Amino acid sequence: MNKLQDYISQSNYVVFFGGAGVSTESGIPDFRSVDGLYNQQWKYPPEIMLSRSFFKSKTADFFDFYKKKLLHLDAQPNQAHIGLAALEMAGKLKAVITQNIDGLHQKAGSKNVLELHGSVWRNYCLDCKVAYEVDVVANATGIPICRCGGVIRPDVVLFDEQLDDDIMVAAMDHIARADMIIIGGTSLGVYPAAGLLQVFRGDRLVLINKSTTHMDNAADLIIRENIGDVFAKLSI
Ligand code: CNA
Repeated sequence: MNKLQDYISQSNYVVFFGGAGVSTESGIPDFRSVDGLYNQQWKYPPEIMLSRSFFKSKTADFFDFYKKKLLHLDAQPNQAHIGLAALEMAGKLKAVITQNIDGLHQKAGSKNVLELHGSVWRNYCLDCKVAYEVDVVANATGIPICRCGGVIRPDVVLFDEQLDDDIMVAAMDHIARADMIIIGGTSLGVYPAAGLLQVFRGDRLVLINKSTTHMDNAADLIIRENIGDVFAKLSI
């Protein structure tokens, strides 16, 4: 913790790169932990059920899984989200780059959040493109249908879909400028998101993750604790 604290005080351009593990302490399961979605019994694995082809061919099953497992509208930010918002307010943190789709960073007060995989809070009709509140999806019985008759889909990036170019470029730009990066709550197993980290040129790379990742060798500091507990101990 002392080293993390020192690193932050030595840095002027901190960037956070995170994933589903940031929100497990808010009660949202991740994919790859023992109680994560990969270890629960569904007919198909999550990367199939959350793919574009599954969405198109088995739309009702997609929404069944999506609503039960990925919509956690009452979840509240934990100490990690709150600490990151405070670091931004203090002028240290320049961007949160997240693979999460839960909107909890914004709920905690973070302003510069780059959502690589979109957000459950934004939804639109596939036909007429009109925007819908998340409640319309959450409260629909079966497939949510627009007034025009089209299917309403969440503005999240499904497996086998492209990430938004502008968000990718902005994320890369922040990572390239950063003198410190904190990577937390991510297995770093999903690409192209994880590949963005290759442009980091700073000399303080911190990993806060409960399990090992392929970037452990590159880290200057590894903390294997709940990320919320780590931020709770930090003085900002
Ligand atoms: P993942 O592959 O499930 O990995 C999560 C990682 O976080 C694992 O290495 C865990 O060991 C670690 N972890 C879990 N809890 C904690 C904790 N409290 N403190 C520290 N480490 C922890 O998830 P990734 O984000 O790497 O995979 C990317 C996918 C998951 C993205 O496409 C997301 O959209 C998707 N996802 C998002 C959410 C969400 O928005 N909250 C939930 C589930 C999945």
